[in-house]
Amino acid sequence: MVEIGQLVRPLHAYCSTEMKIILSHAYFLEEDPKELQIMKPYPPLGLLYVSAYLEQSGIDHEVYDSTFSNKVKWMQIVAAQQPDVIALYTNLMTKVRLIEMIAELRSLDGLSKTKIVLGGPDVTYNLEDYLQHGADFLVVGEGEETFKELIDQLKGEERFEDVDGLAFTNKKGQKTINQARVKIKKVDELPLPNRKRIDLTHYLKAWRDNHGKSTLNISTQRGCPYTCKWCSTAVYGKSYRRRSPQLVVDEIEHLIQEYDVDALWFVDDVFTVSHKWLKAFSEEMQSRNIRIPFECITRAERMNEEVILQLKSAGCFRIWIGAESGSQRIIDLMDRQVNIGAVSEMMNLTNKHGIETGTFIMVGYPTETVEDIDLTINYLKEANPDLFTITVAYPIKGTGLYEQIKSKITVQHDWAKSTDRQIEFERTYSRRFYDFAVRRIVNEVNYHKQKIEGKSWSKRAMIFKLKSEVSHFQMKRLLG
Ligand code: B12
Ligand code: SF4
Repeated sequence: MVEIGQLVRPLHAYCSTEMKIILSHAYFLEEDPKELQIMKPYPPLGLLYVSAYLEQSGIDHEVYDSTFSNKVKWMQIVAAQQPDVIALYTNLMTKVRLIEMIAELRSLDGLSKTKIVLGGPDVTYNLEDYLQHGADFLVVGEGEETFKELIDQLKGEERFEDVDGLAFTNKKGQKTINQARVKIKKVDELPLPNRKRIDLTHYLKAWRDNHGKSTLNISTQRGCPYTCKWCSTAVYGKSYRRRSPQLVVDEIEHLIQEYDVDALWFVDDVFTVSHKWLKAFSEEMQSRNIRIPFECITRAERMNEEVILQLKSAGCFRIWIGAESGSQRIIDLMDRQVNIGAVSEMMNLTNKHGIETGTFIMVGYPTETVEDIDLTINYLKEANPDLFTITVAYPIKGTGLYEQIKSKITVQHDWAKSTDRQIEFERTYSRRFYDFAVRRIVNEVNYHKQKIEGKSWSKRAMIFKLKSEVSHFQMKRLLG
């Protein structure tokens, strides 16, 4: 029985002359109160892709999945292992924890020579800062080839300048970024994520215990051809590469056979972007008699009735259709390239075919006014998604939005101790105003849902309405 957070292979598995490499990350479920409520954890797919590529290349390594562990155990295991290389995934949320962990690692006896390598979406536009805070190497963009070549160089002549996609501090102490790595064209040739390297039972159990069905994540696509201004394209750029439907269905079959998985979540940016691919995928699923419940994300203008039926035949039970705002003016400013009418239409059509809908909303986008927020409320009432999430817009480094607000930043916190979510910039209204706006939207839309279900006078409906009005009052009060 593998203890939570343990390495799947015992410590003595390394031969003493080998280079000890550990792949890990800095996400600890127990430190994430929101996720502890939601309890829909997913394995770290990016790390597992890198691990599979290393394994295929004959490079011995371990993967230590921190999700169900804690920082103390993590430190103990790493300290005991004394790896030559520790390679960590980072995104903007785990950054602060990760920087603390790097500092602690550096203070441990026996780890002074350990090479610390970082990869993942947050490194691309924060190179200097990560190098400044203890990283030896940064893998920019897709990790498989760059990381493998870095290991080859560490084992060999140490000609790091020859590794495309790598950033590091050279022997003269200069921070260097090599030329960009060419994106992997033949994505079908990539080995499947190395899921056997981590203990998936914790994920499957967390899902079964909390939602009655186990769910795993799967990726079929790399890159997105769109250019929404707030979205980070730091890893895959503006590209579109897709695995063949046959190989995707092979992977699905494998997940069902190996893990008895009940449902899937496609992590792809725009699942229905290619209708040709989708048709072939749904036909492949049908021909093998596979139908598995899944959810995916897409865009309204890449949908129609046929697409919805194909998704349904493959098992889709929920589609997330992004709009971000109900105001066409704001949608256009975001360069979202979608018509708000089309979003409502597709949402209704999806519901009509018995598939759940979800959508994402952003408030506080530059120049957004109270009138735009009202349009968002109207849109949500009309589109009537089953689920929606709301975020107060924040500028991720490297995005168009960040460039746009850069000169309007009002409070810049210490980089190592804050995330891009905390960057404050001049907006139309105060930050507090947007907190009330979020409450207003949520409660007004929930009240509306009660209303259309004929429960306008229920206690629940009354509470929603009251909260909506109180938030509305607070918004007006803050406007003066
Ligand atoms: C699925 C997903 C989630 C899931 C994550 C579940 C999970 N454990 O997988 C959920 C919904 C929980 C989530 C949440 C968030 N997410 Co998210 N998410 C994604 C999404 C859509 C797919 C991730 C994925 O699996 N990709 C497929 C894998 C194969 O790609 P990859 O992880 O990038 O890995 C490659 C490289 O990065 C690199 N690599 C990865 N790890 C490592 C490690 C090493 C050592 C090396 C060398 C290389 C390397 O090699 C890999 C293979 O080439 C991406 C967008 C995208 N298309 O990637 C956004 C994305 C990663 N998320 C993002 C954000 C902002 C968030 C949130 C902060 C949102 C929020 N407001 O709360 C939270 C943070 C959660 C947290 N606590 O960490 C941003 C990250 C931006 C940034 N600079 O960090 C992205 C890029 C979305 C975007 N386009 O803006 N997310
Ligand atoms: S928000 Fe979606 S559609 Fe827009 S660029 Fe990002 S991944 Fe592509």
